[in-house]
Amino acid sequence: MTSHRSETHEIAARVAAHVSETRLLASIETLASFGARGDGGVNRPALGPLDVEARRHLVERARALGCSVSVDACANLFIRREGTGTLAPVLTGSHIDTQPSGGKLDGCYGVLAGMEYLAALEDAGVRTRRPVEAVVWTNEEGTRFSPGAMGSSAFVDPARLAHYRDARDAEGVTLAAALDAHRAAFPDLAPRAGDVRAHAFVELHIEQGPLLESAQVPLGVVNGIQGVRWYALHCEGVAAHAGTTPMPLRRDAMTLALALRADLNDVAHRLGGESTRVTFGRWSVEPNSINTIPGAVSFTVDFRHPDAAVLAAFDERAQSLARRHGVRCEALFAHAPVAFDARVLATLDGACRALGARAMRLTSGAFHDAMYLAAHCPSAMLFVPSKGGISHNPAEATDARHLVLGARALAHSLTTLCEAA
Ligand code: HGY
Ligand code: MN
Ligand code: MN
Repeated sequence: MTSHRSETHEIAARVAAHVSETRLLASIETLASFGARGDGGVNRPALGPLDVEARRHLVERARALGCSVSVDACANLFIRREGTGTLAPVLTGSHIDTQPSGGKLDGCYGVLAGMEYLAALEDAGVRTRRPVEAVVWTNEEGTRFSPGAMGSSAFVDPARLAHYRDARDAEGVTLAAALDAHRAAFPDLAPRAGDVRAHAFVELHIEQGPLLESAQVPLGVVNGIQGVRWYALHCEGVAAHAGTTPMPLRRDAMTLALALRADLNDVAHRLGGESTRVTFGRWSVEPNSINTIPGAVSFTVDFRHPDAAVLAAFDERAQSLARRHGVRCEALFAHAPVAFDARVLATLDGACRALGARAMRLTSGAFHDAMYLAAHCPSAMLFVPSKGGISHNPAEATDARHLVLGARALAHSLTTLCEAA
């Protein structure tokens, strides 16, 4: 092993050892207080008032760590610790917006472990060669504004933002208005220089599924992310009286919606087999009255699969089924399957070995900001187990030992990447 490599190895181990369990776990609980639900979960919609206050808390923590904070046009926050040189930075991070009945860890864990890394560097008295930035990506969940992963996708390709600005939430608020409110809330944040291509990106996240726990392995080195497609189906009927309208004369939008759902579900499973993940998660019924025949029903489809050909085939069949049923099909979001960078994956493998921790390779069922960053710079992900495989649920939890081990593996990996020429 060359002297530079062995020196890097020693520095990486030292910084990883300075990850503080107490500080990390406390930071998770503090962030979860912004939008805390009564059932232990969190409801913190992207760029809403609770998200703004949570961001303010992170900006204050960042400055107390001696870091600078910059912001880009999609309100992504970049918490930066300078390096000894002016080489391209290494990025880490994730999101802090949550599902309506989300947990404390989805996204937040990756942001807070990134900030814990900055604190561990300070405590270890280490100034890395490359600058490192912990990033808060805007609107990853896509539940307030669709599509998901807006911030990271607009960072990778700024032209996308123009298409996002008119996205509206359930109250009719546009993303553009939410971005303006964010800018007014943080008038002193420096704009981030847009022309800096990162050296590498590593995202630490909870698995949100059952694989690591059932294999009894504490760390996942994530090979890639399966593909995703989101649709909204808009079914039209005729609202009429529930008591007076004979069944043969009805044009019940719910009957139409349920028939289409059944066909879509059937096609999804025939095309994708056991790897298919299809979810009809959001429904709206007009006028949504117990004694009025639904005049309009809209529902969403979230289809995931690791095979690009299956995703394309489902897209074609979904559109033709909608036409056959006379239903408008709105394509909301699509991302192809992603394979992460082999060199970064090898760095993550090395970090897990250096910490003496068992790790396994797996593909992510959930999408993450790393799926976009992979088009910007060499990227990869680390996972820790989710208890019971549960996520997008207030019961979302991970063993504290795994949370700390994951943060140490991240710290070791980032240091190795930061020391690379
Ligand atoms: O939907 C997803 O996969 C991510 O958790 N937002
Ligand atoms: Mn997430
Ligand atoms: Mn999520």
